[in-house]
Amino acid sequence: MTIKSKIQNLALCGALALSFTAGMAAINTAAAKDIRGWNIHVEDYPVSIAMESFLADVTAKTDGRIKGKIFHGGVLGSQPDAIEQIRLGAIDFGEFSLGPMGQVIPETNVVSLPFIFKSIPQMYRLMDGEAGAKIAEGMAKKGIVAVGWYDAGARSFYNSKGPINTPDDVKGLKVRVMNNDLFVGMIASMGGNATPMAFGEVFQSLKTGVVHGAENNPPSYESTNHFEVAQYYSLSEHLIIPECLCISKVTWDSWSKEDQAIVMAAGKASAELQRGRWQEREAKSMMKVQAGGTTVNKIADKAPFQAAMAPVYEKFLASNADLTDLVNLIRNAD
Ligand code: BDP
Repeated sequence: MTIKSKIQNLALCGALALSFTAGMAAINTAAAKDIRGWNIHVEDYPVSIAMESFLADVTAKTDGRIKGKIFHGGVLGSQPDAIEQIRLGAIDFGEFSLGPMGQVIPETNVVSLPFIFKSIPQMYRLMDGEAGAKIAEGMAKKGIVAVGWYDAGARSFYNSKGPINTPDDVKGLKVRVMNNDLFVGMIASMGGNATPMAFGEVFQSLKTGVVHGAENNPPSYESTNHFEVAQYYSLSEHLIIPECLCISKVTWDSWSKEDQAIVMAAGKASAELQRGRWQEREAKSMMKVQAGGTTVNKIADKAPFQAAMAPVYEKFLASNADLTDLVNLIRNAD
């Protein structure tokens, strides 16, 4: 073989090697479809940070078999729409409040009953135990796999009219609620008018007076700038609604058992991270809203609010008798 033909042979081998590598890369890319994650919150929110950490963890531990992108700030649609999308597999994963999920998954509604949890630590214990397992079963039946319970603190009322100290102060107020009939009943039981509305529309509605108030935890009240247009925040803490890092069952079923185990473990680890970040953010948000002009008031006696919720429980249990045990499991827990 002449020197020239040797060089030609080498070049050919090199070209073949290159095209082989390119071919493999193409195959790998085709196999590992990018997954899409839905999130309603801004990028520096505790939920968003924990979701990013979850995805990075999963990508590293599956050697890139699972990779993708998270769309923050609700750009993939409102929460009620995203719940439908994830059930269909059009969105692969997302972080949801169990509040709006109740419209579709009755088990999740149990945690939207006002004052059902006594404290955040109690909520963690119950969600990490039997109650959480029962709720996850209900979700799985509707096409959603729960891989981590996130913290969303306690929700309190805020409005532009004045401090709320008794249920009577809610009378006549137009209050935005998340999309769930339970919350409409909750406001009605105090004589207020509830308006279910997407999270992204609340700021403008408060600003223009379409609603007088809403209810949320301090980080959401702050990160959405609602505090600029509704400056009375009254610590009713009437709802402690956990949130969930969720995978579409369609996507979940496309993964191997090994990858499912990696995702489950990463979900749990991300929940630990999120809970820590939540505590920090809550404190910072409270400081920021007060510096921004919000008047925060404690409510000396919450008993009248709790008493006002009796019809909400009655109505719920009348139409969901099969969930009585789950309600009691939480309600009677220490
Ligand atoms: C926030 C929840 C978010 C809800 C929002 C709302 O984290 O999932 O969409 O409240 O009120 O606290 O809609």
